[in-house]
Amino acid sequence: MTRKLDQIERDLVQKVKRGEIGRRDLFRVSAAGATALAMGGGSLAVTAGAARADTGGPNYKDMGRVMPIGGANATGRWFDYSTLITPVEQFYVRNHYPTPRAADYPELDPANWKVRIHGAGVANPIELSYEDLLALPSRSIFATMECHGNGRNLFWEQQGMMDVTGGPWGLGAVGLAEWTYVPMSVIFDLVGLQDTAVEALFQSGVDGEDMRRPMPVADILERPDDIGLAYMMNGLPLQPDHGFPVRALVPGWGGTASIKWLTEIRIEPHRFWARLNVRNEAYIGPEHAADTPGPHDEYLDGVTAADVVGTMVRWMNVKSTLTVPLVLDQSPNLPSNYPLDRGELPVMTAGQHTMAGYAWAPDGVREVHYRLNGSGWQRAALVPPNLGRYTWVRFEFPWDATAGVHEIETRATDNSGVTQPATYPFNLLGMTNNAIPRFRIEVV
Ligand SMILES: Nc1nc2c(c(=O)[nH]1)N[C@H]1C(S)=C(S)[C@@H](COP(=O)(O)O)O[C@H]1N2
Ligand SMILES: [Mo]
Repeated sequence: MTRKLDQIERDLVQKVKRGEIGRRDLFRVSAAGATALAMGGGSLAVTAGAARADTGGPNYKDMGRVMPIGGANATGRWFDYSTLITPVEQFYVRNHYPTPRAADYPELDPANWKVRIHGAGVANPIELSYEDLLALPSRSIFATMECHGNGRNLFWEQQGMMDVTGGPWGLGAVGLAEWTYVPMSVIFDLVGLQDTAVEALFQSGVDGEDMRRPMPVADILERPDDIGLAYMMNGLPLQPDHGFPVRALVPGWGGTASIKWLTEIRIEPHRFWARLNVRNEAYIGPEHAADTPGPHDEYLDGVTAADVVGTMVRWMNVKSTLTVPLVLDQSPNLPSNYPLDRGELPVMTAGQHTMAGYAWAPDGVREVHYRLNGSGWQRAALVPPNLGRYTWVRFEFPWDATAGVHEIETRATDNSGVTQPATYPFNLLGMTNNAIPRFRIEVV
């Protein structure tokens, strides 16, 4: 399909302008509302009073709605999630460096911002301004964004794999947003993608020089309308923490592929080996084969062929969570305002409860099961709407809780029939653990 620049949709500029006036309030969830909804009446003691306002960090969110997790990172409070669409205020932030803002980095001001798309893999190198980009044909898509490290705590807590390294993400490094973006199909038409093109390197270089990640052109061409350059999240311009003014969007793949504060895409007839596909964001471990570099590959960020000991992580997998905090005991660090102390259990009152949760998969979720204290699996009810591919669906089930300590497990099955496993194979960097999570709850 060919789209030409003369088919531009100028009204998008107006759409963004309108969005800047007060619409943000529509996406707010009141703290009281979220707490009450989280556990069918706020009966879970841990959700009360845990939030600490902390706006002085390296990011720009109200830290009461997310949890600082070390460095410039903040995890979503998954046990407080209640909406299908994750409000931006509750959305996790995964930053290797502090959030760069236009006030300090003039190249991020929409008046100055440019993305350069060039390299030996394209016939016509181009540079697009923010206004140019907004004038191009766009799509909106509902998709989860999820960090490869989401669920890393399960390696330590459930599998005792203490050699796994990385930040203590529980199950809140994921959220669902509506993204508005210019598809790569449009970009490829503009630059004239060459048959020789092998990889596209998406680069920022604003927050840190090594913030760039390659993506095979073949993987983009499998779904060139789904991958693109995003400038809106939930109907508003991106927030600084999420890549303002423009970020890459690669639904289904781990968040790393979705480079924030994007300034450049270099398309070349060779592969790239860089920090974000070798030293970070790679599967390294006995269950994972190593990638094989080619003779004409390009090495960046001080990486050498000898560093290529694993495989670049790409797709996410099928997962689920209850809106209940995990008991964290073995994890080397806890989020700084986690509602439970080390080893502490969440507490609920005895009686009838509606237990709620989320299940997601790149393919979309077909069904969710749960079980109590190791007994038989039972089917949970999916809460409409279920938007399918790239998204999550809410689920719930009734529980007549009796006094004592209980364990609840949740198990999602995706639309291709793949179900979460009981355990997940070791990998050094703690990537993509989708083992069935075990939630322990004390009922009084
Ligand atoms: N420039 C830049 N892009 C980046 C990152 C970063 O640190 N710098 N982190 C990546 C990672 S690891 C993830 S999981 C997602 C997180 O996106 P979010 O902060 O909007 O949730 O951004 C990705 N894009
Ligand atoms: Mo990530």
